[in-house]
Amino acid sequence: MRIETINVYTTPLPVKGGVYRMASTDVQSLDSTLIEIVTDDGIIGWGETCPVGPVYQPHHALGARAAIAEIAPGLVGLEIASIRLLATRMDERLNGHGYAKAAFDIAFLDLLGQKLGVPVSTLLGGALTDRVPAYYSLIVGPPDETARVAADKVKAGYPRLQIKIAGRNLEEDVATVHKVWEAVGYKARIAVDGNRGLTVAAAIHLDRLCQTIPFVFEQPCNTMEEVATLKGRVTHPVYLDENTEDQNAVLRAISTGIADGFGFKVTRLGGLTKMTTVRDICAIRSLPHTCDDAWGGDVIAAACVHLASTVEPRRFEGAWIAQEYIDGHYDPENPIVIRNGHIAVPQRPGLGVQPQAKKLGGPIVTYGR
Ligand code: 0XW
Ligand code: MG
Repeated sequence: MRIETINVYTTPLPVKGGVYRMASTDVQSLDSTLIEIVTDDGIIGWGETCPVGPVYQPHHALGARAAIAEIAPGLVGLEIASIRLLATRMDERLNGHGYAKAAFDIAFLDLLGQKLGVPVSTLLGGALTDRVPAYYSLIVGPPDETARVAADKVKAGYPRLQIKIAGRNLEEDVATVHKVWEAVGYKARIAVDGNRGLTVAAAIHLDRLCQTIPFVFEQPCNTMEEVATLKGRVTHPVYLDENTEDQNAVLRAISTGIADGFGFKVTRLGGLTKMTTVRDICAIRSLPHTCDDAWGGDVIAAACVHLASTVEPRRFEGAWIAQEYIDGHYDPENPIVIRNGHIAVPQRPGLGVQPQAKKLGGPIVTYGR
């Protein structure tokens, strides 16, 4: 099975409801990049990468496409057999840019899974479950409204909520956390996500003012060094998200004891194959983590869910997919959907989703023939 053609597509993903609000940025529409790899035996594989705007992390849509332009011409003609060899070939053409390479890694696994007749979860080590828990992310908003949505989402079956805070006054953040806790109590596990937006001082204040509420404190401050200074000064467990920019950052956070858990993004870590390494390192230290991405449609969602199914359930913090904020699906026949706060793991070979290329318009660029 050799790569014959690589088609690159872009598609806008407008945010259902108008806006997704975080400490660092408000986004209204995301710009997703999909790659379709056509092989000489007619099997087609898909990959996707979709930064949540240019500010959330050091990734942006045009950057992904520029990186793909460097990498793709060198892949045409290569055999899809060894994922490691393909990763080496990508590294020979471009240093870094894991979030673009991730789209290829996802597509390679999709192809290999289809060729071997197994779901991607099998290639990632094997699923431990056929249904994974999702979590709901409550955007930065007024305390009462946020608490109302939180209660609704728990009723809808979500076992975990993430409350976005920061980028506004401390009083509103503290009130939001208290009101959500009053509304849902122990019915859902809670993460409070600062998205890098708090100073160390504000993080310590929020921690003290919410002392009795059992939440995990996700990425409160901008840098890993700032977060490190919270050790021993806050009582809530601290998770890292944006600071885990690559595998080495995860290793650093674990070896220095900075993080009690993680919010992992598949494309930020460089793809599903690289994610299996951090998944396994976390298992050695009993560290909980999520399997998410910053944004993206059904291809990214499928990738997250396959990986999520391979994580020990007792340490799994949930999968976040953007489906609640997106109208429609790339593959309406096999959509990735959240039901009762959980997502079924696709059982078909490969990713289990085949986007309808026609719906994406024509490719913006084609490599190969
Ligand atoms: C909730 N998410 C997974 C979606 C947005 O991209 C932000 C992110 C997070 O946890 O920071
Ligand atoms: Mg986060």
